[in-house]
Amino acid sequence: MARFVVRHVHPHERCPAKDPSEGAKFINHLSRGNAVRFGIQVHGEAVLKGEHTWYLIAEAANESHLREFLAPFEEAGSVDIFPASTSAGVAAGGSCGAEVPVSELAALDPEDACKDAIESGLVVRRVHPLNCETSIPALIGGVVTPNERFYLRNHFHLPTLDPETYRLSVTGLVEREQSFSLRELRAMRSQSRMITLECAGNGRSLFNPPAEGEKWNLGAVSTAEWTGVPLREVLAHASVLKHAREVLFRGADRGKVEGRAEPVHFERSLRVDDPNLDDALLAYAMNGEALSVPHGFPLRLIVPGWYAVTSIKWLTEIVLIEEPFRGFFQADRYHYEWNREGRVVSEPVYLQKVRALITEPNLDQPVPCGDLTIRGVAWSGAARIAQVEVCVGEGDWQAARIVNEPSRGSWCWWELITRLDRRGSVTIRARATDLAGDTQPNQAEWNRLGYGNNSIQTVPIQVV
Ligand SMILES: Nc1nc2c(c(=O)[nH]1)N[C@H]1C(S)=C(S)[C@@H](COP(=O)(O)O)O[C@H]1N2
Ligand SMILES: [Mo]
Repeated sequence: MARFVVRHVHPHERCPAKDPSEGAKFINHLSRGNAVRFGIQVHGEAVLKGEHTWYLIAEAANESHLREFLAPFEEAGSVDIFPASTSAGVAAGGSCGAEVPVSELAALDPEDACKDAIESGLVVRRVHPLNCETSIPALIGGVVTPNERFYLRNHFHLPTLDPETYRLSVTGLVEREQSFSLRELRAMRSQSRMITLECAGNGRSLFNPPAEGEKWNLGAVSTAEWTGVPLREVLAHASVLKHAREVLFRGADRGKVEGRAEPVHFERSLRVDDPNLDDALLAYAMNGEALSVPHGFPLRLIVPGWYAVTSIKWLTEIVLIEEPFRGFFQADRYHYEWNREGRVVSEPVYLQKVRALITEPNLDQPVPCGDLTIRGVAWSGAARIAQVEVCVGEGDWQAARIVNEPSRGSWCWWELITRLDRRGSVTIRARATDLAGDTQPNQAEWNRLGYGNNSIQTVPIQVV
């Protein structure tokens, strides 16, 4: 089906609406049922008042199909048909004239994926590849983030893998190479865990001066209950050899990246002895539903504590290796690059830094004088949250109440009830501290690629 915009103009004296039965004939002709009979899908129509000009947005197999449907309008006046595209389609293609890029893999149509994201209320940061963040008010009240509002971070086309032919291979330095079907994985003992994913670039747009990369505000973080097979169990089937040092996880998606001649897969390794792998899952379900394509259908890795870059989606291969992996997403990206005393100091990103996020009050709404409840979430990759403190205006830091039992790897909710006695503008700040003793800085240290910005959030509100 192709999209078209139609313009119809008729002379003032021949306006069909003047005759009630003529007017009705046009309305019936445009009804959904009648349009479907012509193979036309009507998306919208409107008349310019006093101009005798009518516009239609519709989809049809081709222009001549649409012209057939528009016969009554051609009798009444002129009909111009223009090939058109949705704004999502234009944004996915990169310009008004461009076609949506195609993938060499079977992949989701970027235009459709973008339309779904917008309808679900995600904030789209980039259409292709699709990158969207969760709007902060959408988090309110939920222990988990609803699947359709869970932020999305992608580097390439979103591959659509066939569940019937899908295999997960485990190869390299193992005693017995393995290849699992989805059915076999689902038949293994499963576990469910609440785990918070946060993009290492979350909060990047708040760095000053601006840092390179996707311009995330604070919504590149979400929590779900993930269900799948413990990674260690799958590795035990293969029996890892003693000299294997790293586990490499490879996603099916691939594409061109800066500075490398050949297309690369989205792939990263972790140390075999990384304690976070003891709780890692090969997940096939998210909040009780099968994973969706954008979140990695049919299988993804979920590693609690780590920034989400390690939680490889569309996972098809696990390879045990001895030498440190030097792939693009391991060696060229996801490193802090700090300028310290004229020297560049580099260190790979690792665990999610301790952080609190204020979800209420909403900064776009004025709050009345009197009692005010401040709420939010807090998390840390290193350890459970020990405390959250809130500061209103120039006041002291006050301890907030932790609402649900904190657990490592998942955010907890907190709240503080306070009083606002003066009208005007005031800022609210919240800072979290974890059981490892780490707390948030006023200003996180600037780094070239803008990772790990856990500066204390400052929310300005208007008291009325
Ligand atoms: N295969 C694959 N896995 C991936 C990515 C990707 O682009 N391809 N992006 C990573 C990054 S940087 C993040 S933050 C998370 C985002 O997961 P989500 O889109 O389900 O929120 O997936 C990670 N896993
Ligand atoms: Mo990320």
